[in-house]
Amino acid sequence: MKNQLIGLFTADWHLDKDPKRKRKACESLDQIVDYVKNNHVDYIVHGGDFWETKQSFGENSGVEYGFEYLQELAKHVKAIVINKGNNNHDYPQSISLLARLGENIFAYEYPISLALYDHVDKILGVDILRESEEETVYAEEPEFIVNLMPYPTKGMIVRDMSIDDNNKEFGEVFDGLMDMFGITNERYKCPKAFSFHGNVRGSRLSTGQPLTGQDIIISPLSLRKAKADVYAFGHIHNWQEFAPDMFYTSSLYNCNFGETEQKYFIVSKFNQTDEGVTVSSEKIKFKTVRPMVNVTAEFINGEFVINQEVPENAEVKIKYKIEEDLQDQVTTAKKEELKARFGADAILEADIVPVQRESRSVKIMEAKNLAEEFTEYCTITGRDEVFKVNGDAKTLKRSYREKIELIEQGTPPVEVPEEL
Ligand SMILES: [Mn+2]
Repeated sequence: MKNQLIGLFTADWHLDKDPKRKRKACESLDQIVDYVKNNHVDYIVHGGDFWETKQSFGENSGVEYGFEYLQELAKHVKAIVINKGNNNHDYPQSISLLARLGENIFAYEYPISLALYDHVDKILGVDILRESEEETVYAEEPEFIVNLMPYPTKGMIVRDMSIDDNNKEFGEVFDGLMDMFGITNERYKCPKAFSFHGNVRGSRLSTGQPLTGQDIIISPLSLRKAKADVYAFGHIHNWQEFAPDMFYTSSLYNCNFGETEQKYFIVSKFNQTDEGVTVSSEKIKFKTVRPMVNVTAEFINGEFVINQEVPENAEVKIKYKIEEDLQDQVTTAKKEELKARFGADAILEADIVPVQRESRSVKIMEAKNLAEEFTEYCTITGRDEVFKVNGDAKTLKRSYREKIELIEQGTPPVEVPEEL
């Protein structure tokens, strides 16, 4: 007996209404659609962070195109199984509702071991972690088992855990859960995939990826207790493998400036023989992904100077230093030169260096007009009497700046010209 089953692993789609994110996400999703149209794929497993943030229904959200792509993909595979990411991305109930989009779309927000049966007209999913053997209608071998372990929170696993309970205790409970997956998986000979959303010990973060909140870090050894054939992780956007059968799939596109990695989806071929299951996995590059690079520039002698190697296809944010009084030199034409070199979507950010004032007064920097600035200057330099000639305040005729110059030159009051 020799059977081959093909699974496609993807994660961290971060779908949202933001037009730039949407364009990038759609380009990569188009590639997955093309792939499943032109290559045999049995199942798609999504590792969580389907959404970027809580979505509202309606046109101005990620919901519409998220649903469309899911339904399109579901046409070309036997089933799609979706895991849940962090609450701040995948809002509670936002994943489970995806299951309503199609009979062959399975989506859960709790740990589950889903046995999938190919029954010609319909793919059936049975929760074998909870159903006892007697109750299981389909005692026969499933075609594929997908274990889902959503982003773990202490509350999800341990009730009434006090603030004093340490991570070790949590780790023991998590281990126990992994053992349960393992005991269940061992009853079956079919290929098994394990999807975990979270931080795995020893992983490298994506360079620009901010991780919010306190992450619970799970050891690869703990996860291995589940005895699956492939472990595909979501949460960290940087592709990496712990072993050929254990990897982060990476995200669809680069989200933040500083995130420069190539992104992938993974295609795993499970070969089932009488001796057991062997797997070979291949990572497939998303073609349109561009590194998001922070570029530092200076504006010297009327030209932008960049002493940094920037990859050809990079999406760049250029932060340039410019002295306050030289801002006029950064003309539209100069900015266009940069866009011609780095792409029309290059973002330019001026880092304005204020002209050095003589004074150390904060108030002088905040002056609303030259009169205020002048008054403050006179106050802090103790020269406010300078313009009183013979004890009488004189009408000021010259510009304030000229007067400041006179003061700076240390012109004594008696030498201040009469017209002051
Ligand atoms: Mn993510």
